[in-house]
Amino acid sequence: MTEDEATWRRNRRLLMLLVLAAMLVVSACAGTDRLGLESVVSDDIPQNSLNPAGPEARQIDDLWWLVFWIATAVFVVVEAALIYMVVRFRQRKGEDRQVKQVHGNTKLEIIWTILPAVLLTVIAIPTVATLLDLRSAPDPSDNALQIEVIGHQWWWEFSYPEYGFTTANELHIPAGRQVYLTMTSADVIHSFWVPQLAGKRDLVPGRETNLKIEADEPGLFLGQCAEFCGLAHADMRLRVFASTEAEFETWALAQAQPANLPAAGPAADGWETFSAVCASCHTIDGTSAGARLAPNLTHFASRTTFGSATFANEEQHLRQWLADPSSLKPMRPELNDLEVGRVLGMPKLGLTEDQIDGLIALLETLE
Ligand code: HEC
Ligand SMILES: [Cu+2]
Repeated sequence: MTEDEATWRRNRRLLMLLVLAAMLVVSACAGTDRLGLESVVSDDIPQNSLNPAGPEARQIDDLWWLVFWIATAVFVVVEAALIYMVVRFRQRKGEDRQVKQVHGNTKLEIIWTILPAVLLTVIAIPTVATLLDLRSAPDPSDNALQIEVIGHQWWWEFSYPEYGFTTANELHIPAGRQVYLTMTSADVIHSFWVPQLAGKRDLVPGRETNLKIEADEPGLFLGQCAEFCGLAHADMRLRVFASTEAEFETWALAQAQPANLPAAGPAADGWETFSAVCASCHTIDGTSAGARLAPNLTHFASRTTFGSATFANEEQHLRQWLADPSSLKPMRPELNDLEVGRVLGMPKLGLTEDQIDGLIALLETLE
């Protein structure tokens, strides 16, 4: 070995160690968010499709377990046979075995053609049946709640046509009732995924796709865009609140009310700023602000989170958001073009402290 080779070997070992160390550091996930506050996404609510909480998710889970057990049985039988043969027919010390070449064994070949075919059929029949069932429109007798979903870079728009209002990122549904989503995208392909309630379904620009979801019981379920859609894809989360039919009805009727703007005080100053600076993108129903390029803020204070369910809806976060949105959630507002309706994030708007105070006061009145 030359000296060069020896050095290279030593360096290579060092490089490997560094890569391993870097992997450890990179994979250490933090439990707090970018302001050092407790993360809003509670770890005790798993985004876990093996923990189904509704009939659609359960159908997928049942199918998964069927395939899992068949695959496990095949694995055990094949590995056991393999180990048995390796041990049983190994060459022993001092033994000079003449290996007999064989070609073809009709009986064996028939067995290992038919057996997998039977297994695949056992898997295929329930798989196709489940797929067709999940894709079918809800039965009219289910009295499904219709909700329209539009995916945006990087947030979710939810409209309730029966009630006539639009909201963002937090989906409220009645537990125990079928919900039928009609989905599309304003820009690129996204994918709606709430693992405990249903499978994934893409939102495709220029097309409509549908998804049935249902929760058995009231509860909070977390979701996530499941199709890479650009810079803030990982922050394109959502929350589903399932409540009793009565609670849902109360919520929906309140959401359908227009906002009541304050006549005086800091919130009224906030509205001055809002109508001048924010109304080119946002809507507050019942006011002159009616642009639909960004989340509808009519009942913003009733949401637990913002920024696509990524930050707790509390003052410290809001202050930072209004001062410099991309410092909280990385976005691409420099590419915004309001003329063609392309918005890739809320821009830094150069607001003064006073303006921010007023805007926060305004947002807090939007219950
Ligand atoms: C150029 C368009 C634009 C302007 C102007 C704008 N915003 Fe936004 N805003 C957005 C976009 C886009 C989002 C969604 C960001 C995301 O979550 O990806 C957003 C999100 C928000 C949210 C969080 C909503 C939610 O539920 O997640 C609040 C609150 C907000 N904006 C307030 C304001 C205020 C107040 C102003 C005026 C000072 C303003 N915005 C001006 C585009 C804009
Ligand atoms: Cu995405």
